Amino acid sequence: MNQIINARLRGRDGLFSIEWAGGLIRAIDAQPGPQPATAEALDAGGMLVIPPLVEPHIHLDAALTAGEPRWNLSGTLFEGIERWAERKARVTPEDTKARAHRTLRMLAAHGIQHVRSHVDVTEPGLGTLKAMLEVRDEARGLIDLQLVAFPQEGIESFANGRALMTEAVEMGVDVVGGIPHFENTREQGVASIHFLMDLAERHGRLVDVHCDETDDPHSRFLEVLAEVTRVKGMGARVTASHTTAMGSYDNAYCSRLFRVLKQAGLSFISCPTESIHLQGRFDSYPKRRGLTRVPELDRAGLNVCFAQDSIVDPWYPLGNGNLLRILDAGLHICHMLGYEDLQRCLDFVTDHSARALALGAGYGLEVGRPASLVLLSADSDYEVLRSQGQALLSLRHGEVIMRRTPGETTLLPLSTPAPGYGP
Ligand code: 17E
Ligand code: FE2
Repeated sequence: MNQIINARLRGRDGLFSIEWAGGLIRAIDAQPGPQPATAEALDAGGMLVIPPLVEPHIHLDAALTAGEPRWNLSGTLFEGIERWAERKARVTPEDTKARAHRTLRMLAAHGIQHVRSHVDVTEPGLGTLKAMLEVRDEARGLIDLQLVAFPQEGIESFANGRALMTEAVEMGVDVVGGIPHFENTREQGVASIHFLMDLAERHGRLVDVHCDETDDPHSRFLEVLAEVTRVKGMGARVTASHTTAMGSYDNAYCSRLFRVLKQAGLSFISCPTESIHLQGRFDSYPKRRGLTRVPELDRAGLNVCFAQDSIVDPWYPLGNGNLLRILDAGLHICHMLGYEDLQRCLDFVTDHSARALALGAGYGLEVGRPASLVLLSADSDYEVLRSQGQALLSLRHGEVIMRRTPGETTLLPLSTPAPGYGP
């Protein structure tokens, strides 16, 4: 098998065939019309073929631990951090690896082939990070994994926080993280940003900071991260995750903030299901949605994408690896069901995330790039979203790594013909 036929491609009319050899795409050709199925080719049947889905923000080290030893009953971020500290005290490398691999398989089953995972490095000895570095190698057949040195309990306000971050970078993480809104003081938050940006610059690493993950409108570390990014010229390498406080900033402040954000050119990741669950917890009514300003960032020309954040952990009790579910929720919560957004909604879980992860020429349906692609169950962005479409097949470097056979629904009685919409 070295070809897929009758594929629809985003942003292009008609049907296409895609051919590969040696794990790379060799040709993408417009077809004059539908081609008959053959034993040698995969038949896309007129459905959409896209580059693999990208999960840009998840915590694999905490996945599948909800309720161990106790559930997060308040539903706040801060209780989540406390519950995780209890579970972390009992974590072993074997336990971490088993849960991470199980979770990666859930992601791969939904057409995801690129993942960025935060790894808590506020752990003396860094045993969890060592385990996750092994997972990064072992999972290569299914997924490209970027690891972030994530200081869950702070850099400045955790014992030896700076040394742990530095050691994590020397051990080989891809990305430097941070959590300025959790540091004990504003000054520590600012200092943590300068520290982590210098560390990333010195070692040539990417940056992805949990930034202002709170409803507190006075949590304003994004302006600091953006300004340091601008001064260092690192915009293509820096991401701000969450930035939920932006949903509580007033418009006057945002008009100034957006000027700096555009100058910096950094990327943004919103985790809509997680944020609508964790934020708004100190409100009665009206109750805030607790998300960053996704459409406004997008309209300003900034790169924004959606992510899952958690699967069954102290912060979020649900999740199954299906990123299209997150896209659905995000578009609803962010008032992005307008016609134009519907036409291009897959950008937020594919190309935009690939840009945040700086995947470059390692990603995308183009001749010479990896023969990695996903077949979806509908023929357009809009239809994928409307029908709650699924990834039916995942091809990675020319090898099929996942196939799904969707369930079939028969509506009875069959005597009432209703042409048009499918299930
Ligand atoms: N840790 C954190 O600080 N924020 C989150 N959303 C998760 C872990 C999942
Ligand atoms: Fe997170």
